[in-house]
Amino acid sequence: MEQNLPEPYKIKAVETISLLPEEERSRRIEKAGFNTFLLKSKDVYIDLLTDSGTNAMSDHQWAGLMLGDEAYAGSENWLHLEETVRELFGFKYVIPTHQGRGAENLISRILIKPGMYIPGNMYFTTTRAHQEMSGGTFVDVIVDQAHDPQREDFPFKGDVDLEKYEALIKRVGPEMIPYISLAVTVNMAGGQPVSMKNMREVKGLSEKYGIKVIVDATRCVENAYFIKKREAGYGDVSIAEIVKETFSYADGCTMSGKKDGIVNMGGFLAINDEEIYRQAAAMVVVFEGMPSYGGMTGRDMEAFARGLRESVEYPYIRHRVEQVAAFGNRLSQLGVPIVKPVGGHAVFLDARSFLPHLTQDQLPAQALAAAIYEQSGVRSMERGIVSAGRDRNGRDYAPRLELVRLTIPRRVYTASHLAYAAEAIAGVHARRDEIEGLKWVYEPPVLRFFTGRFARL
Ligand code: P61
Repeated sequence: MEQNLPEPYKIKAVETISLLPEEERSRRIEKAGFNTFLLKSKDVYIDLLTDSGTNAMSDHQWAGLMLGDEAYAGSENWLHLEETVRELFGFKYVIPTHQGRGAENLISRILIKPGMYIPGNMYFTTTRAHQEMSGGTFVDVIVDQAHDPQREDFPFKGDVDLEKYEALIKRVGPEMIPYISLAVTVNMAGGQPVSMKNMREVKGLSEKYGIKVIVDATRCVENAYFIKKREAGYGDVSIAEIVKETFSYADGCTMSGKKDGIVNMGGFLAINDEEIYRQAAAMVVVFEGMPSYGGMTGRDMEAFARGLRESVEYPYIRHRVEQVAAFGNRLSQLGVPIVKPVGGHAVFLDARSFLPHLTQDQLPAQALAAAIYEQSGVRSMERGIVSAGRDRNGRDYAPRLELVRLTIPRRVYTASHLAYAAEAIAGVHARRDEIEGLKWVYEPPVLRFFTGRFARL
């Protein structure tokens, strides 16, 4: 970890934030049904809910907004975005979508037939929801270490366990597996990276059985940074080259531009196969818009193209990932249990160790996220049993990881904001015995964590 790395930017516009008194915060979180997604943003002091769409754009991106070509068809900005994605990722065809899940919808509908299996390196909520809605079953083939928050000695906890993957192929038959869904980095595991060696091996095994590799590119630049830092032979390779090599082992990718694209809205599907491209181009007009905007405005597309290019600049990505690492390190020094090693976009608290007096059905991570807001004004997100949802038979998935995510938006908060957050969370840790469990009072049928409501036990 690199200590005290100054921000590689200076601040040109600011947004005022303020901290409500604690009694007021208690009222607000109760009114929000103890769900941090249901708080008003103005009631939040430091917003670590997500790094999705909450990033600060550069002056160059803001300038690009004025060049928005809002033509219904054939926008200049689309051509710029398409060319940028082709150049950085190396795919032949690009389909724009309003955000990542728009692309997940398209690829799931095109490739998954009812009864098929989709292996992946840990589930992601929206990705799995689309796979299930197309009649597929997600199968987790990530390495075991990913499920252990304390396994610090493993630099690539996002890797696919090739034995698990091949065992699935042999069990269900390769014709029942349309593709492997490979996320770089792995959000639900704690933002953990995947090594290039593993990606190469996944491609080799998939090719042997005629299975496609579809990468979730959402945080691929953060993954590239970890490869540069941790994988032998990549120390002198540029981030852009690592990104390019990553996608050379894929048949296609989906991307939420709201993360590593450093924009507020946007996404795409990219693919090499012409037939899949044709089907996606036919389908995108039903769900998103013309194949030359897919739900984005011209100005969005311009900011996205510019953001992608900025994202592979070394000083930017180095500071981004090191800022997250420094925050995690501080929390750890203060005795707060976190997932180790620290991932690319967030620090994840281990709610089982934080609140050992609560069982998983008392929703410890949900309770902890609510308590952190109440006691500090910091907003975080539950990533445990509530997020995991229910299987087809109505049973809770009950994941081993019961986490609270403290997500760092790109270029938004300074070291002193994060120092405040770390100290405040250490304060919550000191009073952890007072935190009570929660129970459901309203449970939506899909992606229940977004709008579900809870009460104290
Ligand atoms: C996030 F609580 N992530 O991390 P869209 N793949 C990956 C993502 O991280 C991702 C998408 C696809 C969000 C927003 C969010 O359960 C949740 O552009 C690795 O959001 O459609 C999104 O991209 C989907 C928060 C999504 C959640 C789902 O905060």
